[in-house]
Amino acid sequence: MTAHHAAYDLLAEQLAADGTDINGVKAALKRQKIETPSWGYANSGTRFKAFAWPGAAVTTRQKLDDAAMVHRLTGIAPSVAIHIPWDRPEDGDYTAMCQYAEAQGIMIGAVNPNVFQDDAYRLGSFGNPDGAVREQALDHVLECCEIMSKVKSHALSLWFADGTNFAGQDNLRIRKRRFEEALSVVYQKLPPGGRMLIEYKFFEPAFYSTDIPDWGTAYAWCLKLGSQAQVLVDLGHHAQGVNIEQIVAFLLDEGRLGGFHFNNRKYADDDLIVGSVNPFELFLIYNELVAAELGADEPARATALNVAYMLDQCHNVEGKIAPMIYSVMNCQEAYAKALCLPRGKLQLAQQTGDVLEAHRVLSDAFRLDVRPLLAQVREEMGVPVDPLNAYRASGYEARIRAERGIASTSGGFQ
Ligand code: PSV
Ligand code: MN
Repeated sequence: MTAHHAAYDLLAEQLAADGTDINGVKAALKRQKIETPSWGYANSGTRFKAFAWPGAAVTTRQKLDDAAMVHRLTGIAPSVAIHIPWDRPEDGDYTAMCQYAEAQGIMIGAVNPNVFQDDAYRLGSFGNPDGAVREQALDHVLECCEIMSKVKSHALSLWFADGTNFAGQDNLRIRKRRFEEALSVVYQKLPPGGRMLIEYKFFEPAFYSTDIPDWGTAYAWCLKLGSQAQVLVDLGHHAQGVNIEQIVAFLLDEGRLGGFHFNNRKYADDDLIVGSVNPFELFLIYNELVAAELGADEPARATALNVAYMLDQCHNVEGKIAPMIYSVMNCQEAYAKALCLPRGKLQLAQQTGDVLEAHRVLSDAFRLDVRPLLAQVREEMGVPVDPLNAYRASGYEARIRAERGIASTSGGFQ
């Protein structure tokens, strides 16, 4: 019997005593899915310097190879989000890209249009005062709707760098209308079953106003567009101190939570490893999701079960593939803690107004060491018990370093 088995047996006993259905918890953990971003495998950096990581992926094929490695080791990262044009195949053959991914054992996930890097977008894309630029942006997003079908993707993930830097620079109300007009054209062109995920961000790169600054704006537009439009919550896109789990609860209850861009930040949109700065926040977010998943309320339950969990991170100094594995593990740990929370006890404390007990039950779940449970789940799934160590021991990093060398270019920001 290895160390984790004994620890797992003890934990299982403790959870059973609390009335937790351990088999249900394990089944949920085996169903968990985290999508990794193609751009997280490539070199990226800050505006000061991008440090090239030896072996970092340059081509989309390499990014898919790396993502497949993350999936092989974790068992819960079966899809990869792509960013167009960063991932545009030279020959335009998206079907071949999709087939390549499938041959590696993974799928293409969300398609992310890029309407922020072209020179034309200096004053915005859908919000640009120039109709010709708005048309250019629209054409690109519509092309992404077509790409969705070719790569078998069900999500169009929209983020706009649009905004203004100075008061008076543009008419805020008219910018709003320009956006509404373009979004509704895109919505009509979603492939059957496709979802439009609208991401918000309160600042950067524009510093005076951002055209989709908050979840309320994204939500209002989703309501106008239709049920296939949902809000995407990027953890780095809020002002300091904002209660993200409350936003999550609201959107779940309204059936409009579409997905996440997981990452973590200390100061701004830092794009650090999810759960690295504030694991408690991540746990509280998962707590809302699990409460909805296990509850009987609709549309919250169905919405929670359909959330697209995606990472959106830049790994600038810590390697590429190992931090992605660690990020997936952090999400797994937060989900496990939320699943192990004795919800009956929490509800009782809440209903009887026992503030401290309610908080203690919640905090205790956060403090629970679920690593033996995760080791057990991984063993049962046939993946390494410690994916990070397994990656280090695999020789993959040495091989890609030798094969790929150090790339001066990157698939993302340089
Ligand atoms: C913008 O900060 C963002 O979060 C959007 O999701 C982009 O698509 C992504 O980062 C990568 O630039
Ligand atoms: Mn994002």
